[in-house]
Amino acid sequence: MSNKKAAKSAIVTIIGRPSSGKSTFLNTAAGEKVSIVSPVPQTTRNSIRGIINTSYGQLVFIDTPGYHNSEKKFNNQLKSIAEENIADSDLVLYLIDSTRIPGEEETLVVQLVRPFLDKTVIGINKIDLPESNQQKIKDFLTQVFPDFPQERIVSVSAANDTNINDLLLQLYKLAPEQPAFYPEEYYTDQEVDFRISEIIRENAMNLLHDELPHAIYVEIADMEWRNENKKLWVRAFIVVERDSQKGIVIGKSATMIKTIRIESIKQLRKIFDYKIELDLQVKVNKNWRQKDNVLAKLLQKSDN
Ligand SMILES: Nc1nc2c(ncn2[C@@H]2O[C@H](COP(=O)(O)OP(=O)(O)OP(=O)(O)O)[C@@H](O)[C@H]2O)c(=O)[nH]1
Ligand SMILES: [Mg+2]
Repeated sequence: MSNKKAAKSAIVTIIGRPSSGKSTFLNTAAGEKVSIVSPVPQTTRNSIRGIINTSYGQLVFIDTPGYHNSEKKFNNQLKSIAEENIADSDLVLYLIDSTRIPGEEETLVVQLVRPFLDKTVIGINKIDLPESNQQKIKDFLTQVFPDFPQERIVSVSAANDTNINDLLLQLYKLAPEQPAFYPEEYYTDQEVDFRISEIIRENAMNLLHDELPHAIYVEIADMEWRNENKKLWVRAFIVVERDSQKGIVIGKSATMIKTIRIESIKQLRKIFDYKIELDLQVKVNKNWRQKDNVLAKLLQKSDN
């Protein structure tokens, strides 16, 4: 962090297929837990802003849902979040998972990014893993973007913070000279209730298996300051699609819901400097992924 006024600043949309490491990158770059992460594709469901300030200026990253084709209504709405943000941003960070073979799904992202190549930096991610094949990705990039400047392709490990500064430097090089968008002490613009709901969802996603992570959303029903504003009391619901899923989230002798609650509180303690008391319950909203009003509510956080 620097006290100097930012000389350059840019809105940078992070684009990539599901699980390429967009949210992990954002957390590492910001040095804070900004966006939730899980091994399950389609973890991110909104445009999440994470802000970094250095002596070069301010970069406002917008994390987006993994870009892929699907007939499902919810997925199509998530796809449009990436499309809308990429068009409006100053710069694009395209992250590619180097442990996967670039097939049809990667080609779809290439098509999305292509009109914005002049303002794009590419990160080849997950180079810490033994199955990473950087050369394969570089060959793919030469094929799809033959004239793309090599210095704007940076191999990184978002998880291990390898070469992240090199990548940021390339973004700063492209960033326009303009005043900062946010005060320097900000690292995200998310509201407290949204962040709490996301941390609960992250823990639920990481603890539950099969289709369940996609079948849940988290609703904050009530929040109240207690103990002379030293403690925030929160009532939240993990909402599932079917009655049969309710029991799985609660678990045998309620062990699953208890674990989700305890793990969430642990993480929330690190994020906020006040105590959080969490009353966590489960309820059913039948087939919510088909309901326009529910989807609109869940996606509204991406309007900012
Ligand atoms: N080893 C390793 N794992 C990584 C790296 N970056 C991300 N991951 C892992 O990859 C998985 C997906 O990471 P996310 O950051 O959630 O990916 P994403 O692109 O935001 O995914 P969506 O939001 O679903 O589109 C998680 O299990 C991460 O821990 C990396 O550099 N190295
Ligand atoms: Mg994500």
